[in-house]
Parts: sequence; structure tokens; C-alpha cells
Amino acid sequence: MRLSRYYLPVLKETPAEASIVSHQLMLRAGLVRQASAGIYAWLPLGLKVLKNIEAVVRAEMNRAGAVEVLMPTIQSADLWRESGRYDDYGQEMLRITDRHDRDMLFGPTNEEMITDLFRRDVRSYKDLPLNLYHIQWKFRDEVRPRFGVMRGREFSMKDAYSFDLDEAGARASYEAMFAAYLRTFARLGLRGIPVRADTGPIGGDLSHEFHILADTGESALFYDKALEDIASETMRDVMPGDPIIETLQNIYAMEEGQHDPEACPVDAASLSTKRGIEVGHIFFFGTKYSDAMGAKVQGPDGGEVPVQMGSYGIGVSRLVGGIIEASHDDEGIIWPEAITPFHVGIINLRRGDADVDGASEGLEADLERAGLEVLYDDRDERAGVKFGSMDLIGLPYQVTIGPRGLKDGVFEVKTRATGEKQTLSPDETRNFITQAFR
Ligand code: P5A
Repeated sequence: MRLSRYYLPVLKETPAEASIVSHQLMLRAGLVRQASAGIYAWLPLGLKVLKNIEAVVRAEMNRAGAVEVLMPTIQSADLWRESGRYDDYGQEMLRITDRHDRDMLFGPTNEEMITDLFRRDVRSYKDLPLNLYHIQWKFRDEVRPRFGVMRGREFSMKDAYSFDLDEAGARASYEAMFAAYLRTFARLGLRGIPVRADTGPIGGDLSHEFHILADTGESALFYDKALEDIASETMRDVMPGDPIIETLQNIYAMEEGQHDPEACPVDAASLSTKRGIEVGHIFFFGTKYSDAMGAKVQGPDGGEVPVQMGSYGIGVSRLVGGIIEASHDDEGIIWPEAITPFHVGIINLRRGDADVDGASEGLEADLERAGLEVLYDDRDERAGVKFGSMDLIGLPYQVTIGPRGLKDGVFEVKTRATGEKQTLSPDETRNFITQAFR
């Protein structure tokens, strides 16, 4: 992609409306623009990251045996009257009336709608277990939308819903999602910390939140320091039954609503008190919705039983901000390789010079042929401006090509995360970068 033909409106100044670093960087690096309070338009670079996060989340959901669907954003109020949540949900729900005076709403979550789909088509225990998920925009009319996409009003969530015949089955489904979440966050380049949590308006009595540690996080976490010794790398391939799941579920780790200083079994010296960004939340709520909405299946002995359910959310758009909170420096964003919008940036230091243009275009073509996404800065701008925007947008590798280096037949290759610079021949550059993404 040629930067001269791309749409990347970077800002020099830090926008005054943004108080935390991820929000500042998302605006400065041209990832999003606010449309109204808590509602954002995604610009090309931001959209690429969002899609890349979706792809990782989708891959791990599929690997866990969940099946993708797509439910609408607009729902009928009648379904929510059946569950009793139409009144309970309060002002966070955006209520809409259509031209026929029917009560509709912009979905804040989909427990009712999925239960309705289930009860219409699933009849027998033989169809279980079943886990259906989608990645869809939600709306919650938050009192205080803030921190950019972190607490938006319109936001993208992956929400999965499990259906089982009995409680043991439902707990196994919960464990499968717990494992999938550990894998997902590890693959996103994050340490996802599971903590016991309140269930709030979703319901049930078993729930874990997954957090990324950050001083700007909205939740207070209390956990045994031993948790930090478990390397997140070891979670990339965790499957159900792995002892690490039991270890993580048994270690003391609580969201503040669950932490009781009096009853805490961990002594003060071993207790970590940190702030976290909640990027995932999973629930087991048994028959709360299936009882209310009559979602039953025929059991093995012929009798009808209400289906056991759980729901499992990941804040897909929140993750864009969360990842930046966890991975940036003074110059800008540092994208983890798994979700970077482009793999490599090429900086042409003398546009119009036939040799420099030729070498830059040649490398661009070679890397694209190798399956990598390349952002080629072919603009007629000062070198300082080009270096500044490349650091700001945070691509993992930068290749600078200029007349001086070319005289010796070399490029300068910079690794964004470490700042390390190497002088490499065109062949070595190609090999180094393609190897990095193997
Ligand atoms: C689980 C899936 C639920 O809604 N129902 C379906 C359950 N859980 S939750 O905890 O309320 O939300 C799941 C995740 O969505 C993200 N999230 C948000 N992201 C951005 N802005 C918001 N206002 C917002 N609210 C929730 C969080 O990552 C949360 O863990």
C-alpha cells in the first residue's frame, strides 16, 4: 500500500479530549474519529487492527468448537419482556420505537435472542452440546462513556452462548471457553489475567473476568503474586483438561467486588493489588433464561428439561485500546505481530531518485509476494516527518532506503519494539522480515 494513496490522517498534537495514552494514540495515529459521545468511526488503520483481532478471536472460538452466526443489532422488546430484563436493564438500554409503534431496542447483549433461536429449532439432547457465537456491535448507553473505545456506547463484542443438557456439561463448556480465552489473549500478545467476578445484569453465580494489567484500568484486582509467575506464552495452546486451568481457577484472584480483605487467605506481602482493563467476561447461569423463555430439550429418558446455559464475552473494540495501553512507548504504538495493521513499513528517503524509488518499490513487491502487508511511505515529506509517523503508527519493522545506504547496497532495518537498527542488504532484509513472520 502506497501511503500517498492511503488514508492515514495523523495528528501532530495530542488531542485535549483524550486523557489516557491509548485514546490519545488512537486519535493521533488516525485509527478512529469520534462521531458522538462514545461512538466512533473506524479509519482504515484502526479497522485493519479491529479485523485482525476479530480473526484471532474467531480462530480460537472455532478451535473450541463454537459455531459462528450473526444476529441483528436491533431486537424486539418482547423477547426481553419474557426474560424480565426489559425493565431491569434500565437506562443503559437504547429503546427505539418503529413506525408501527412497536418497542425495539439496540441490543446490549444477546442472551434472549440466542435463547429464542435455540428454542425454535433445537429439540433433543442429541443436538447438545452446542455453542453459538457472533461478533457484532452492541449499544449500551453508558452514563460516562470515556477513554475512547475503552468504554464506548457503541462497541464490538464477541459473544458466545453455550447450551448443555446438564450442569456437568455446562461446566465443561465453561472450562472450554476459559481455555479458549487464555489462548486468545496469549495469541494477541497479551497476558490475560482471569479473576473471579460479579455477574451483574447477566446473572448466575459463576463468572470470571479476564484483565490486562494497566494503571488506567477501571477495575481494581487483588491476586496472589504467584499468578505472575505463570508465563502467558504457555497459554497459547491450553486446551480443556490442562492442569493450568485448575491452577488459575484455584489461585486467589478477585475483582474488587469479590475481594473480601477479612476473608482473603493470602498474606499482605504475597497479595498484588493492581488495576486492570476488563477485556473478557464469562458466565455460567444455568437455566435463568431457558426457564423464563421455555427453552427445553428432550432428555435421554424422554422427559423435557430446561437447557443449561452460559455466555462468554470479549470486548473486541475495547481490545484495540487495551493492547495499546499494554504496548506503546513515548514515540507511539508498538503493535504485537499477530494483529499489526501492516507487517512492515518502508521509508523512501528521496522520492524521485530513480535508484531509491526502484529499490523501495522492489522491496515492496518482494515482501508482498511473500504474503506480507507493506505500508510504503512514498510521500514527498521530510525524513523527520516520515520517521515520526512510522514510529507513531507502530508497525513492527521499518526499512529505510536512502541514497547514502544504496551506494553501499544496504537498507536500514529497525525493529520498532526494541529500537534496534541493522544495516542489511536487500536479500538479508527480505529474509529477516519474512523469517520474523513465519
Ligand atoms: C457475555 C457475552 C456480557 O455482556 N453477555 C454476552 C455477556 N458480558 S459483559 O461483561 O457485560 O461484556 C462483555 C465484554 O464486553 C466489553 N464491554 C465493553 N467494551 C467497550 N465499551 C463498553 N461500554 C463495554 N461494555 C462491555 C468488555 O470487554 C466486557 O468484558
